[in-house]
Amino acid sequence: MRIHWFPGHMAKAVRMMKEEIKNVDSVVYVLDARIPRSSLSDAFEPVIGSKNRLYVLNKADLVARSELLKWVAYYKSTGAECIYTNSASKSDAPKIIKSLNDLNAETIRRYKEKGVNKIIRAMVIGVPNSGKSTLINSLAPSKKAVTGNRPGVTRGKQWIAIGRSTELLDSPGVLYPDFSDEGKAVRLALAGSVRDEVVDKVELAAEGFKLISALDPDAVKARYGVLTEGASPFESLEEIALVRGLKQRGGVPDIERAAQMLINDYRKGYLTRLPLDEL
Ligand SMILES: Nc1nc2c(ncn2[C@@H]2O[C@H](COP(=O)(O)OP(=O)(O)OP(=O)(O)O)[C@@H](O)[C@H]2O)c(=O)[nH]1
Ligand SMILES: [Mg+2]
Repeated sequence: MRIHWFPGHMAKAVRMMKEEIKNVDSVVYVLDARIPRSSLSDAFEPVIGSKNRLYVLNKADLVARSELLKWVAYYKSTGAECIYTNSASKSDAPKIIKSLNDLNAETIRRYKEKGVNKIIRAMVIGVPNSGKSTLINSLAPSKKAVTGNRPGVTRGKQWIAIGRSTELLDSPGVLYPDFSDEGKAVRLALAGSVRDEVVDKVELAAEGFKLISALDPDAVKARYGVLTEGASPFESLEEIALVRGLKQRGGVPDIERAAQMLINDYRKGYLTRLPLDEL
């Protein structure tokens, strides 16, 4: 599955980030915990440079805890800070501030010696729809950043003050223009980081079915019942359509609706709690 999606606003966003990076102490790199590797984007590396980074595995409510712990250990082994969060709940908010302060402890201490309250500024980056704006709102006293259940919601830059010592810069989601890694494209599209309009729904559902069945066969069986073994993903989609009564006139299985259902089921967390990337 090939996807070509790099709208002008993303190129503009990268230019804005390159400009603003000079003014920040840290980068908060928001990853989607369901695709903890595929939600890394090469587009960000030239932006981040040598700034210290906090990886946040967001949407942690959709992933098994044992898996989250493995990925946290992995990212920490790269020398960065890493935590997992559910931005929909406010209870994880203090973890983020604490990690940012830990990352910048030395700077904070130096300023404090001079009697200055250092404001830690962090740029929040990540692929579209990973939850950057929601995460910022979970920290802000009132809802400040615009959010939405589709990629490409945030457009301009926006600084948001959190308490007296932290400021966060919201940024538009960015994807790397080259989707030569098709497996990565499928994972990003399943997680909702690519605009649905540029993706073939049936193809995505078929690829998703193949991927999830291989990773977590019991979860697929639990959701849709036992499907014919050895069937192609398209045949399985037809079977799912029939099992769920999704039929066109004449009893023909409605594969389009089955595809949309499977994609929605995955996004709601009904299909598997395992990440789609493996360590
Ligand atoms: N289940 C779950 N959903 C979340 C979480 N964080 C964000 N979301 C949902 O994910 C969707 C995208 O959230 P946004 O905060 O708009 O994402 P964004 O990264 O700012 O997206 P862009 O601005 O388009 O790049 C929204 O429907 C949120 O409610 C989370 O921790 N768990
Ligand atoms: Mg946003």
